[in-house]
Amino acid sequence: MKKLYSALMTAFNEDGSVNEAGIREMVRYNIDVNKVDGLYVGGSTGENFNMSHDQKVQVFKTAIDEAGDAIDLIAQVGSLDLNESKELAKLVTDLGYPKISAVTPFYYNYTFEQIKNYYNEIVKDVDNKLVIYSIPVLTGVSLSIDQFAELFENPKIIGIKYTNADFFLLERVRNRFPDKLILSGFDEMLLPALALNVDGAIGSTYNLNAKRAKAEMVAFDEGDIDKARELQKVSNDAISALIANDIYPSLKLVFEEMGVHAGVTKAPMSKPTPEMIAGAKKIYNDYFK
Ligand code: NAY
Repeated sequence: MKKLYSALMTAFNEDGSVNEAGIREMVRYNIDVNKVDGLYVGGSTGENFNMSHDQKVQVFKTAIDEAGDAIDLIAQVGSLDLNESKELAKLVTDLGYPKISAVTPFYYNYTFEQIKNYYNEIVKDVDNKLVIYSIPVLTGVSLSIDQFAELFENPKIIGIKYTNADFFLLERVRNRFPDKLILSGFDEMLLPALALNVDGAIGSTYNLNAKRAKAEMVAFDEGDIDKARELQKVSNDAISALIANDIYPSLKLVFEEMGVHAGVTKAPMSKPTPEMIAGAKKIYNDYFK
């Protein structure tokens, strides 16, 4: 069966400090109610790139302290400071995270040799496995199939979190690397990704929508494509509404409607406006009640 992971959000207080109790609530909800197979900690949805080093450490410690070994945990340790990535890779490995992940280094238009060196350095001193986090829409970094192959020469690099709408490349990657872990990253494209035989999916909206996404995965497995398509349609109506209402703060606002204290986003992300709060109530009523 394919695996479903929520991209864990970070609950922040109004002053931008980490709200540990909120993180614990979201971890619990994902385990107890959503029954996800795993959590992706410290990713885009987790606002990792808004956080100080100490906050990242706080999030990694809190999430695994709450989750234990109940589900799979992937810690995203990628950073523009390679030394920080290496330090975080050691920390999360010592904490017991069974997998790490790292976003492709961005901003400086690194060459592939530099990117390859970054990944090999991150895993060099840790006894852990790494999933490449490829998200060209946010990083501007697109890796080719041959570049993925070169990264996979390192046996500690075991897969890709593939957050990319390029389905031609996804099909090529799946077929060339049948034994690698390929996790799809765009929730609105879950069904086409399932059709290309990904191993599972990681996403922000599964925090709210895991049951519907799991039902879609089951329908797909059973060959009931009409049902899978209908479930994806409802999910996409919800995802469109979330995006139109500013997705990151809205995911937290809808969580609040569900009784889960998700805190607020951290600046420069938006604070909720009255319109956003009204929008989130409507999204909750329409799709998640
Ligand atoms: C993460 O938090 O690192 C992710 O899982 C990224 C995946 C998400 N992408 C972004 C840019 O947030 O879940 C998706 C995305 O929010 C969803 O598909 C709506 O577009």
